[in-house]
Amino acid sequence: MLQQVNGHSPDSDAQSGKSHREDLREFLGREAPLHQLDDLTKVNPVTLETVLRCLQARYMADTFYTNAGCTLVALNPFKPVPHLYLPELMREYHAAPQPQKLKPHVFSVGEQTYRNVKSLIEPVNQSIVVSGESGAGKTWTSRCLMKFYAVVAASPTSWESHKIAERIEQRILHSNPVMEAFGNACTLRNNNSSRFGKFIQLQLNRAQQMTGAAVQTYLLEKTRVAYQASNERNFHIFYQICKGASEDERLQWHLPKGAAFSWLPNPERTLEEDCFEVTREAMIHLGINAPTQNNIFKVLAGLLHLGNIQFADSEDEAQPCQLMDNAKCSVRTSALLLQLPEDMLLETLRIRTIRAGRQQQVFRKPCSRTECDTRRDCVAKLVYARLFDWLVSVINSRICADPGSWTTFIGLLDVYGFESFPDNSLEQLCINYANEKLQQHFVAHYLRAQQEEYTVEGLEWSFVNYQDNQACLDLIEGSPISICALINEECRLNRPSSAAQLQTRIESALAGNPCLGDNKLSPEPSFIVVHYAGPVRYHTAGLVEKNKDPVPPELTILLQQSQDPLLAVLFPVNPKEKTQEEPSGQSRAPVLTVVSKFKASLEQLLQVLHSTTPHYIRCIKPNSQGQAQTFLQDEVLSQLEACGLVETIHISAAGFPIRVSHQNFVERYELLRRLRPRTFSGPGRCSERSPNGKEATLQPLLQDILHTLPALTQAAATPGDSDEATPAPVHCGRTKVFMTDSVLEVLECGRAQVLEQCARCIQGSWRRYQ
Ligand code: AD9
Ligand code: MG
Repeated sequence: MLQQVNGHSPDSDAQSGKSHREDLREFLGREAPLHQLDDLTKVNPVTLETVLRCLQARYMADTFYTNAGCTLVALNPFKPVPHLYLPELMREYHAAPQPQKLKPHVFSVGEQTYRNVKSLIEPVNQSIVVSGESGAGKTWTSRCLMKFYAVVAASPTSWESHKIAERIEQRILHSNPVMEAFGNACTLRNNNSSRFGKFIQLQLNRAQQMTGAAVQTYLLEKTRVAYQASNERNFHIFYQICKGASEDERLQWHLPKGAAFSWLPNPERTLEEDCFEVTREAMIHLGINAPTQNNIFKVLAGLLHLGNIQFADSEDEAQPCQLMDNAKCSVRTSALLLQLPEDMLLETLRIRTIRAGRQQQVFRKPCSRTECDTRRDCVAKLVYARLFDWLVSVINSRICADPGSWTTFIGLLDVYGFESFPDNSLEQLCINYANEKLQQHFVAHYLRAQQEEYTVEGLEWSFVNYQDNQACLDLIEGSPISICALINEECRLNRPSSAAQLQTRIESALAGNPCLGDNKLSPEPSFIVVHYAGPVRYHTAGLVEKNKDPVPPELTILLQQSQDPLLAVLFPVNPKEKTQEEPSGQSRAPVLTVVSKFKASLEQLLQVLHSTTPHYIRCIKPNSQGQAQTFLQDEVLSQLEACGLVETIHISAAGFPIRVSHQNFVERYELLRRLRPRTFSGPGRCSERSPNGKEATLQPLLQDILHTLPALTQAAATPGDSDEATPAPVHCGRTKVFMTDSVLEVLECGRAQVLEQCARCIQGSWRRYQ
C-alpha cells in the first residue's frame, strides 16, 4: 500500500531501527494481535491482504467466526467442534446483556436478530441471509440457527402426534432431514450439497415463542434425477431406499440387493447422509405415515426402473425405436410401480403426437432414440419435481402456525452461492442473477451501516459516488431489453434459432451495457456477463430450450392415467389446468418460462427481505479439499470476492479505511507539529462536542497535527500536478481519526522527514561535541 514517497525510504525507521513497514504495521494493528481482532473492519488498514491475514490467523487459532461490520464471516472448520454448538452456549448468548460483545458466533447473530424483533416499539420482522460457495457451510449454519431458536424461543405447549408429545420446534427441525434427503446430493464440491434454495420463516407470537414456520423453495435442480455428472450422485433418497429397505420392502419395490440402476451412480460410496432411518423417522414426526411413505418410495423405485429403459436406434424411421436387452423388464417393473398401463408408457415414450392444420389434426410420429431418451428423462423430472413440491407443501401444512397465532417472523435464507464453471448455462444464469439481486440488497444495507458509524463518530460524509451493480441487473433482467427478455422472446416466437444467432442478438441489442463482457475470442456461441463477483461466460447452446422446459402434453396425460394414489394427487385430471405444454406452433400466448418463473419468485423473496431488517452470514470454505487446519489464501480470496466481502472492503476504502484512536494518532504524529505553519485553517474538522479529561489534552495536539497536512501534501505532490496538492480528506471523529491511504502516506512521509532532520541534528551535535 505504501510506496516510497519523495525519496524517503519506507524500509527503515531511524528512531526504532525496525523496518518502516513493520513499524507501521505495528502502529496500525496496535489495538490487538491479528488473531484477536474480532472484527475485520478493525483491521488496519482495511485491505485484502490484511483481511486475509487476519482470517488466516484466526482460523489457525481455531477461531471460526469473525465479524465484518454488519456481517458475520463463518469459516468452515471441516472438523467436528461440538463445544461450539452446545445448548449451554446457546443459553449463554441468549442471557448475555450484550451478545454482540461476546465472541463472534452464529448464536450472537441469532440472538441479536431475536432481540431486534422485540426491542423495537413496533416489532420488525428480521431475516438472516446465509451465503457462500458450495460446501462452505450455509446449510449447516441455517440448521444451527434453527436449533438455536428451538432452544431460546421454545413454544409453551406440546403437540400430540403419534403418541409422541412434541413441540412445534421439534417438528420444524425434523423438516431438515426430509428436505435434505429429497433435495440434497453428493457433488464434487460437497457430499451434502443442497440442490435447491430455501427460505424458512420462523413464526413468533407476541411472547416471542416459536409457534410455527413456513418454507419456500427455489429452483430445484430436477435434471439430477436423470443426469448426474461424473463422480456425482443422484439425490440422497434414492441411495437411502436402495441401502436401507427391509427384505419385505425390497420385494415390494423391486429393489433386489446389488441391483444396478443407470440413474444411481457411485452407489458403493457410503455417506453419513445415506441413513434411511433418519428420513423415515423425521417423516413420521411430520405426520407422513408409513403407508404414505411406502407409496412415495415405491414411486421413487419406479423412477429408478424407468431410468433403466434403454432404447436402440431404429433402422426404419417410420418405426418406433427398439428396446435394448433387459429394457422390456424395466418397462414392466416401472409401469407396475408407477401403476401405469405398460403399453401406454412405452408408446408415450416412443411416439410423438403432433397437432397441425386448421382442424388440429393429430399425427403420430415415431421418435428418434435421442427423443425417446429425452421423453423418458422428462417423465422422471416431472414426477420428481412435483413430488418435491408436494412434500414441501405437506411439511408446510404440518409446521405452519395458524395466521392469528404469530405476529412476527425471522427468515433464514440458505441460497446457492455465485457459480462459475467452464460450461455455464441457464441454471448458473439464474443462480448468479439471484446473487446479483442479493448483493444489491446487501450493499444498500452495508452502506447504510457504514453511514451510521460515521454519524455516531460525528462525521458528515456520504458514499454518493459509490457505483452499485444496477448496470449488471439491467443487463440481466431490465426492461424492455435484457438477456432474460431476449431469451424469453425466443421462447415466445418459437422460431428455429441457432446458438450463434442468440449470441448475436444479445450482443447487438445490449452492446451499450458496460457489464456485457468482450467476447471476441469465444470458440463457442456464448456471451459474457461481468458480475460483481467476476466475469462469467454463458453458453447459448440449449439455453432457449431449457428456458421453455417443455413437457409434451402426452406425458402429463400418461401420468394422469396412473392408478397410484400419490401420482393421482400429483397429476390431477383437471381439464382447466394449464400445464407447460409444447407450444403448438400456432399459439402466441405468453409462455411461462423458467426465467420468468424464477424472476417472479425472486422478486417476491426480495420484497419479503426488504420488509425485514437483514443480517448477513458469509460462509467461507478455507480449502476445496475439505481439510481441517488448511487455509488456502487464493481460494479464500476468490470467495471473499464472490460473496461480496471484497466489495464491502472497497466500500470501506471509498470512505476512510484507516481508523486510528486519538491517543495512538497523537503519539505517532506529534513530532509533525514542528512543521506547523503559523496561520492555517486546516481540512480536518473535529466533531463538535466538549471534550473532557484525556480527550481535552489530546484535542489541541490533534488539531495541530492536522493543520500540518496541507503543507505536507504540497511537499509530497509531484511538481506540476495541482490536483495532488489539494488536501486529502481526513476526519477527526469522536474517538478516532478517519483517513484514506493517501493521507496516511503523506503523514508517514512527513514523519520520516522530521526523523531524518532529527538524526542529522544529533549527528551534527555529536561531531561538534567530539
Ligand atoms: V451447498 O451450496 O448446499 O453445496 P453448503 O450448504 O454451503 O453447500 P454445508 O452446510 O452442507 O455447505 O457444509 C458442508 C460440510 O461442511 C458439512 O456437511 C459439514 O461436514 C462441514 N461443516 C460446515 N460447517 C461446519 C461447522 N460449523 N462445523 C463442522 C462443518 N463442520
Ligand atoms: Mg447447502
